[in-house]
This record gives sequence, C-alpha cells and structure tokens, in this order.
Amino acid sequence: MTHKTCILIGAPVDSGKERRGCLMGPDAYRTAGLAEALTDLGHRVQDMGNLSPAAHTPDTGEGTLYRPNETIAWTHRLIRVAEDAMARGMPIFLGGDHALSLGSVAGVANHAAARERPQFVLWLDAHSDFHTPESTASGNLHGTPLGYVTGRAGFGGFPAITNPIPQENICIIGLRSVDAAERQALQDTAISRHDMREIDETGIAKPLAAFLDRVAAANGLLHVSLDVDFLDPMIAPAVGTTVPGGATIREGHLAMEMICDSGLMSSLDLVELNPFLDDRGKTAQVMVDLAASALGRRVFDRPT
Ligand code: 5AB
Ligand code: MN
Ligand code: MN
Ligand code: MN
Repeated sequence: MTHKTCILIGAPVDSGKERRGCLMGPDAYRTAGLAEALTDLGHRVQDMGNLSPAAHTPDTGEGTLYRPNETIAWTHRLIRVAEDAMARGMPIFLGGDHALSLGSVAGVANHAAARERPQFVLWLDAHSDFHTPESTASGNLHGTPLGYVTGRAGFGGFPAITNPIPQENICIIGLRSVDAAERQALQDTAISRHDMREIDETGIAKPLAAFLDRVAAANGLLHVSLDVDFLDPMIAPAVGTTVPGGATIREGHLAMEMICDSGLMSSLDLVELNPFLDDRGKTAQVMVDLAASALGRRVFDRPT
C-alpha cells in the first residue's frame, strides 16, 4: 500500500455516557504501541497529543441528557481539527467514547464536500447509534453520532450539519443491539445494515465487499468508525456496553485487511475503549493490531 501520513488525534471524550474511563483511551493506544506499529509499516506518524473540548458552560446535571454542553464543545473542537487534519494526511481519532464521532465525521464530511468528493462511512458497531437527543432513552450521547451526521432533527444547540452524510453512503456492520426508536427510524432509511445473524449466515466479506465496491465506484472518501463493542467481549472486554455475540478476531482482521486492500480509507475512529475495564491491556492491543491491519500489516505474504 502507499505510505500515508497518519495523524494521531487524542480525543479523550468521556462525556458521551455515564460510565467513566474512556478518557484514558488515547494513552492506552500509545502504550500498546500504535505509533510504532504504523512507523514499522513505513507510514509517517504525527501525534497531536490529547485535545480538550472548546470552552463551554459547565453541565448542571439538569435535563434528560448526560453532559450535553461538554459533548457540544467537543463537537465544535473536533469538527475543526478533522477538517485541518484531512488536508494534511489521514486522521486517526483515538477515543474517547463514540460521542467523538459527532465531530470527527462532521468534520471529514466538510472536507470531502470542499473537495467535491462523496463521503462514505463504515460503522463497525454492535449498536446503530442513530438516536437523536429527543429519542434517546438513556440520555447518553454516544448513542447519537449517526443520527447527527445524517442531519436528523433534534440536535438543537449542536453545530449545524452543513454536509449531511447521505444515508446510502453509510454501512453498519456488527449489529446486535438496536433500540426500538432507532429500529423505527432506521426502517425507512437507505442505510445498509448488517446484523450478526447475517454475518453468521453469509460471512462478513460479502456485505463489506459490496460496500467497498460502491465507495470505489463513486470515487468516495471512506471514514471507518470502529467501536470496541463491534468485537466479542471475550476478546475485547474493555468497553462499557458489552454485548455478547460480537465479531471474532478473524472477522475483525478480515474486515481490516479488506479495507486496506481497497485503498479507500481516508480517516479512522478508534472508539469506546475503556482501559479501566481492560484485562492487562488486551483490548487496547487488539485495537492497535486491527488498526495496523487496516494500514497494511500482513502476517503472511500471499502469492498474487
Ligand atoms: B455506542 C443505547 N442504544 O442509546 C443507548 O457504544 C446504547 O457508541 C448506545 O455504540 C451505545 O444508550 C452507544 C442503549
Ligand atoms: Mn458506537
Ligand atoms: Mn457500540
Ligand atoms: Mn459502547
């Protein structure tokens, strides 16, 4: 693969849900050797360190949403950082919980629109994250990024979405926990959705290859958002929202290798790692290994 400038962006967002600990994620990825793994593959690596949210009024704890002001402030900050980083290389957002993707995805979409390229999003997650602040029952905004970036109503107070991601440009793989309100809202969308039953029946390669073909045919940019809970909790326990029956190591690596072979990935989120819940760093290591696979690591040189 061609060598990239990987821009590591520490985004210790921890406001997207009540259970704390995702703020330690960026340093866990560094400790597990992410920069070294990418450098060994021949990439240039720039680490921007850890960001903080824009200035904001402290959250009061009133209302149904958990820490909205802080998440809004992160969104402002990350949109700008994502736009800047896209002009310089391939941003890799080190989460932080999935609320960071309100900003990362909105920002990369702005960049794509300025370059007149269609933006595509691959969402690897047990959940669909398609809530709005009005539909969420938990009040946890890490369940809303796909709702936000597709331009759903109900995000008053958040930065306005200038370049919504078209529904047909989104593919979710790994689903096994979708709330009734999300299911209802997703029903009438063109978002491609692949649950674990489908993966069990047909394998992960089929829906992923079909999506990557669509991205390539449209000359699109591809943002990959990898939620730790896409993986089975047996191999990736360090996440607050474990759901049994997730992707295996083999499915995870196959997906990343196919993404690598496509040459399409232009930005990446590594989200929801909670090192406080990890088992001797094993989840951080799995996530680093998957990122390395997406950027060219091969355990075996296949004859062509
Ligand atoms: B994650 C749930 N749908 O809204 C909610 O981990 C879970 O970023 C959201 O995918 C999970 O609280 C958000 C029950
Ligand atoms: Mn998620
Ligand atoms: Mn999830
Ligand atoms: Mn989660």
